[in-house]
Amino acid sequence: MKKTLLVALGALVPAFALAQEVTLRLVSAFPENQYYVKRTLDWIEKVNREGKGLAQIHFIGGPKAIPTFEVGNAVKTGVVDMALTTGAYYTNLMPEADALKLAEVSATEQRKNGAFELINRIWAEKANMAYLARVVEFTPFHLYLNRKIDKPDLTGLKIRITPVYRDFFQTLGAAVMTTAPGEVYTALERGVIDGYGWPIHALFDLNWQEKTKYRVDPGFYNAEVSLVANLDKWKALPAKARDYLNRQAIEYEGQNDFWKSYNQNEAKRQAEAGIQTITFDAATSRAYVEKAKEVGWAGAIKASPQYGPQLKKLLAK
Ligand code: 173
Repeated sequence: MKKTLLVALGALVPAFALAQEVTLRLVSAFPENQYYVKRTLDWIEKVNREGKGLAQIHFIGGPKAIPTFEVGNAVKTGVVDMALTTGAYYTNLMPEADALKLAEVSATEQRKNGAFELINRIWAEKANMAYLARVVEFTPFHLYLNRKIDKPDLTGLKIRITPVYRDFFQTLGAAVMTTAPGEVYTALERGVIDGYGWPIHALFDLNWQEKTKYRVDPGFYNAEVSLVANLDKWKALPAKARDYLNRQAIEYEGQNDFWKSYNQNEAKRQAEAGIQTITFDAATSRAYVEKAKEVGWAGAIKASPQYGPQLKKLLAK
């Protein structure tokens, strides 16, 4: 009897000693071979090294673990605790998610002007999420094509999209098809699509340069990739662990200037890989970018008459 009690106590002691250390499970909506994931894994390593006894993050995997467009719901329902994803991948939960691509003020500025707070209010209400940090910005999206155009008219072209590009490309006359990043290479190879929307970077991560002839310049919008967490899990964390993870997430976000030089280099690599640029005259280019913005905000406000205008006030210039 006594011995059993001692054994039971012995088993409990280490559990007590470690009771403060929490582990969160994180999934990526982007394929594992994307640089976004490598960068995040480096960050996780640092979080885990410095957070011994306090907080740890366990990386579960990419879209093979949870499909790209289901990651948002997995966070909302607590199937996973955290995700690396973008708003366009969880518009099924809340149309507002896609508005972050329209930001013209930096993440740092968003923390100062109330946008970050507003985003968190909406994300909590609509998707049971805490919006922790934006880890990609200063990155335009582009239209990539395998057929040449001489003006912004996509009539007769089939273009791969996500919600990011839908309204804009449709306005330009395109027929559109939504796919996760993981399906683009095959779609290009089979000639199912004539082009796709994608940031200025990360073509090479997925080998799309092999199947891409042209990039249309200029780019438009501001690619957003963020860390989000299940709100119940986040709130239930010991305050020390939550503060620690918050600090680490802010530090990750603080490195976003990195993308500026990275993107320049990616454009250079594309040219070296033989991807030609399609450009328009100055007035047409200006109208193209303006159109993207106009159509983007019109869509955001239509989808969310309540929050669209508030987001515009704080995110647009
Ligand atoms: O094109 C996409 O899959 C997309 O919407 C996106 C958004 C942010 C970063 C990279 C891609």
